[in-house]
Amino acid sequence: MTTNQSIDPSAAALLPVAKKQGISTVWDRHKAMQPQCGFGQLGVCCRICWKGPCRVDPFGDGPQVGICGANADTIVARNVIRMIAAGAASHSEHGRHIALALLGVAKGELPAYQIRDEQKLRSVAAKLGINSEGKEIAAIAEEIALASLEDFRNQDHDKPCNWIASALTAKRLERLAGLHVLPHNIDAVITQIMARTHVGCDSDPVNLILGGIKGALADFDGMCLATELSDAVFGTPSPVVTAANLGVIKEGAVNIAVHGHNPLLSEIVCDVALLMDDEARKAGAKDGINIIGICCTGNEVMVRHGIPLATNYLSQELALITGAVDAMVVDVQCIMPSVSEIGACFHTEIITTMDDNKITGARHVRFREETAVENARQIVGFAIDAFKRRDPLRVNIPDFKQTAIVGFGTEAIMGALGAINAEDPLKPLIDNIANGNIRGIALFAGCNNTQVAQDSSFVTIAKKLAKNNVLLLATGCGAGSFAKHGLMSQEATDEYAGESLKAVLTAIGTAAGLNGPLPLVLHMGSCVDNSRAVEVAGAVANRLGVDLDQLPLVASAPEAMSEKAVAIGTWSVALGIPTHLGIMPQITGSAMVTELLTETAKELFGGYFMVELDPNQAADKLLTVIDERRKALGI
Ligand code: CUV
Repeated sequence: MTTNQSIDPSAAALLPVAKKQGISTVWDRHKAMQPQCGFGQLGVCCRICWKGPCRVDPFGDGPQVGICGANADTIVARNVIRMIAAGAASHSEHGRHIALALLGVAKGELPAYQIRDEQKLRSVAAKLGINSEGKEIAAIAEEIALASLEDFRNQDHDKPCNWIASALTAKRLERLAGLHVLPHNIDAVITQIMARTHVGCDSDPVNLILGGIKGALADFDGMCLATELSDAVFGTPSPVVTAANLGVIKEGAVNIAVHGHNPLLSEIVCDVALLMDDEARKAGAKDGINIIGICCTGNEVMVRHGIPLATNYLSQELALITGAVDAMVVDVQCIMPSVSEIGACFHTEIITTMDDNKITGARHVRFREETAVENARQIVGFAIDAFKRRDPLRVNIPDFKQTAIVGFGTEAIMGALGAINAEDPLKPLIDNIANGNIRGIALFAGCNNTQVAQDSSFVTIAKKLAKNNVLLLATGCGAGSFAKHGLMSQEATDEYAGESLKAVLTAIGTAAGLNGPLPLVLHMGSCVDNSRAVEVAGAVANRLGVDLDQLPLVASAPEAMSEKAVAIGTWSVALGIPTHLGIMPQITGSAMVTELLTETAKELFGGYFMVELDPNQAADKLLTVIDERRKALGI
């Protein structure tokens, strides 16, 4: 194990164990894959038809067009927007699943679920323009579910999706409508991307990229509804103290890792685990059942219920190598297929649950909302049985865990600010931005990637920005990084925040009853919860009478990897946010597409991509952008 693999101390502890036991991990496979295909890295390999594969010679000596005549610009644009379509499909499918569940709850068909936050449901109704006065909760829920499902169904191209129309500033909507990139129907927009990139269709790179941006905004729409409806059903996050890193695994407990993205499953597993705790104790687990989270399912249950986070994407395999995870139950997305093989090296049950997400070698429990409790009982039962087979001699739980205060959704942030000014909660935030105590705001999002030492770019950039008084928000595996490395604690604020930022975080945290500062990085939730950050930014923009592209707000995905991250980054740009990537995007084989996304986007949307692989320099560049924006605002 070298520091160019991971800066997580758990990795340093467990990779030698893996090696000794002959288990290969993501880092071994990364090494075996070198050198990686240069054409693929540049995005100039086209596999869209069977005349190919074709690739354009980046040095200009060989072919400059594919067999059909598509040049590098067309090939790169087609490839990247197909990634956006896949990302949008993933988030939106998750959103649809929640919307259908909400409809089931409204109709009284899903006894395992309730509306846990009626106030949220009413505020969602208001946002969507649904009159909830005098109506029963179930009736409101039904109307909201149908309005959400309409975003997958509307055929009127001139009518934007309900959620995006409710989520953005009027100025932003107007700008996006003017560019014809406002989505009217998530499914249709994704289908259009697939259709226009078929052989012999759209070959104009600008037109293709604009189609991709529409797809990315459909992704945003799907995220908004996934987040807000999940809050209504499972509860809106509020600050909670918990812990992160593999030390949250307990030797004396039946450890069940919930992994993936969709809370419909993990919420019920948490509920049922409480009911079956005695059974686990009877099986010899003196500490009962211990649920731990991985990836975004982990973030979902962490911000809502304080379930500890075991790890983020890149070290999901290491959780198994502790030898103490009795079951890993997964739903959808970001689950390495390798987990079934590693689980088989131990006693660990790897349990898939979704019809469209099976893994060879894993056990499958067909999860249905209608039979959720029964399914969860079966899953927890498998975990307890597995616990009995656990080999104590193979248990290696690294002694690393950090305290993390998490659960800062929009409502929680407004609540904390409201403790300072109940009448006008945004005022303390705006005043402190205006007077420079808060220099700007940075949202960290996205995955881990073997191309960077795990977590290192997140941590380096965040520390530098914090020192320079930038307020830090995080979601997804970025949030996981910060939680594992202790940056979501009050101590981190004391240690790393610049003086003025520290004073603001201390004033807000103390007023909000935290007995000290807010944590250095505010955990807003999973990847779909990036919509929460836009909500806060939109409120600030509206209050100032400006648009999102005028705020001293930046985004960073320093270790991005997934197609979902490509979609998120792209909507972030379209919403006017300068967006940093710490990984070279697979588009540089086309100077034209690269220029479009890093330069021209600025004129069209106000937001743009900034690529900087060095985290120190990335932090400097983000600070420069923040200062530019401040200057333009005259603050
Ligand atoms: Ni959705 S998309 S690796 S789990 S953030 Fe994590 Fe977050 Fe990327 Fe996946």
